[in-house]
Amino acid sequence: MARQARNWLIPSALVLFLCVFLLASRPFYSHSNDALPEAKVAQSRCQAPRKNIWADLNDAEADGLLEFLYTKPNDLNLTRVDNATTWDNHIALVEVLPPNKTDALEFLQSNAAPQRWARVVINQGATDKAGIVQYMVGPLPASEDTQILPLTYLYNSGRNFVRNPLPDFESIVGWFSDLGEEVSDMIKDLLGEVVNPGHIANAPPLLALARPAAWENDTISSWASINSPGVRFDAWSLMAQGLYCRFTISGRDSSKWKINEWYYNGIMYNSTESFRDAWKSGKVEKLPPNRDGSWTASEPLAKGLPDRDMNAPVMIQPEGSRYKIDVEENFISWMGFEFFFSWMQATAVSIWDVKFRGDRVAYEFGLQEAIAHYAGRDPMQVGMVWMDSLFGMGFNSYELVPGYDCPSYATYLNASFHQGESTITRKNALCVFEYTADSALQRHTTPTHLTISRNNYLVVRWVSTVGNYDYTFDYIFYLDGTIEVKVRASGYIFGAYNQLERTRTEHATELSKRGEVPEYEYGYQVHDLVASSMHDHEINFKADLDIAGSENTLYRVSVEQRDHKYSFEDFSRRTMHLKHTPVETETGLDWPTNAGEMFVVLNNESTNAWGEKRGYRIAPGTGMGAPTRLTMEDSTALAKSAKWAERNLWVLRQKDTERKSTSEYNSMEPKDPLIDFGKMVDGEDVRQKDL
Ligand SMILES: [Cu+2]
Repeated sequence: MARQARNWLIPSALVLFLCVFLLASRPFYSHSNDALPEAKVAQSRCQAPRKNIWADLNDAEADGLLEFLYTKPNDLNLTRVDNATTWDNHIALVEVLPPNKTDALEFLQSNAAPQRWARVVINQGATDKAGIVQYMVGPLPASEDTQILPLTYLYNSGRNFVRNPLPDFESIVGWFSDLGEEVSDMIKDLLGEVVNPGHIANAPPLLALARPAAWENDTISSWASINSPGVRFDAWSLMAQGLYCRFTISGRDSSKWKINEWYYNGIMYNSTESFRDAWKSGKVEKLPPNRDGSWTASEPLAKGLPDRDMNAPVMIQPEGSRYKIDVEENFISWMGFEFFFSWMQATAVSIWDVKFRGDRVAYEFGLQEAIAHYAGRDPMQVGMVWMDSLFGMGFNSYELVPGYDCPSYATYLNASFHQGESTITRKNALCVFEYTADSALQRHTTPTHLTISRNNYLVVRWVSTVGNYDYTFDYIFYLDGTIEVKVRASGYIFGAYNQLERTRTEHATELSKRGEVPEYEYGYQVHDLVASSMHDHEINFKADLDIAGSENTLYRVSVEQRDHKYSFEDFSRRTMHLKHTPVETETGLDWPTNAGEMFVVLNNESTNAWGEKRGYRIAPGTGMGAPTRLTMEDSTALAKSAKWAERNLWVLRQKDTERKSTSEYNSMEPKDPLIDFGKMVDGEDVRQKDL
């Protein structure tokens, strides 16, 4: 029973549409592995060395859990999802609660399987203070011993809930459409030309894109930008029209909700009435409409380039895959690497128990959060921050396109998620493939011979489409043991309505007073009335390295200038040397300028054949230069919800109670988040014992 198909078609003249992430539910493409001859498939299969204790609940576990929650007496006061209103308590999602590392290590050492527990998220509406509440339920499968406990131990706020005065989606859309009715004559006059210009069936005439807002005292106050859906309903994030309204939603009684102000053409109107009066008396200067057209089409336009119609070179896999997969246990092995992977609705794919040539090098690699923090000068852009795990980086991972997203010969695997009482399966949402780089991993020419090695690497990939962005995530494994995490962003930018020349003139004085040239200071014009909108992308990954065991120390190895008189010289030489400094307490680090430092995780108790301590260096990836940290500290919009974004790298002592750097619900209470990362960095010693 597909639960995504929410009803958002409201047949009134003007529909203002809130929130955006509904757009993404379009299956693209179907592709199955049964094209590959059986022998080849069998060849790429293997048996995992043990159970995947991090794997999400399978259907039987999920059904058993739902049965338990609905039938065993408990004080959750649940209403079945289909009968629930916002004034009831209903199950939002159920998911595995991965075991604590201490229990997992026990299992990895002695095969003593840890208990299976689930995370159960409840939309709690049967109370004045509605909220999203999390419980841990286990051990599973459900039995007399199974308990339902508040899931607090993972959250340093001490809470297992966030307030959620937001009523159900439909009532908000209903309210906005009524509002639309109320101002439809004005909107028709001001924006008539861009109301569903493509006459797309079922597309909303206009969108009210509201940026996430914090709530104070059970009230949400946020700005919304009135955007056109465009002619194809894909470039909506480019279709701002320069009209914004600030609304206040307090509690679930819509009679108390209101539009506070309107902002149009640089003028703030303190009520719908004052906006209407100004409009009626012809005082509202109309802005030119931002029209959609072929300029936003994402179809390749480079038709007609010579030879473009010929097929491009493609990679082939002549003898089938050289990696092995256990598709039951989500276990992969390739060229000495072995690891398990698992899916989570908020944070997509994590990999566990990563071994290289028999030795564990990492316990966990996992996406934590993806932030896009904007800046601008209109009510929408100034405070726009998206924390995408709230929408579900895993849940919004859709079908990959063979031959485009991944090579056609890749292995494509499905993902499933338990939302409400349904299991939603995303076909071909993950691909695994080996690739050969277009350059050698090693080569050397001598007068007598030449040696050269191909640079083959293994990729585990998925794509999360959250609103206007498509993030392609890769875990990449190289023959020399290197592991890389890579993220690529595509999709559509979030544009700002801007008249460049006018902006330059209007802001010339202010900017020249600051000694700056009169330029638009938040982006660049990309079309008649659209400017790009500057923003920081901060994507947080957790890396729990376990180099030859869990006792490790991070060293800063700095490359430093030095003046030194060597015994065999009679002058001081300006030269350089390495300085090794263990990081002693929990701290944040930034990538060094001029690569003047190396961050190396070492195991002081384990040395290689030449006595060197064994370790892994942590280095910026091979993307567009060194990954950035947030430009500002103490962002107004983020408050305490993402302190991790203020440094490139953090070193913390591993604790079962500090499993993640954030919660997907952090953006709902940024001033008092479920997980305050800042509090996790509390000066604990991070060196391995006896150092
Ligand atoms: Cu971006």
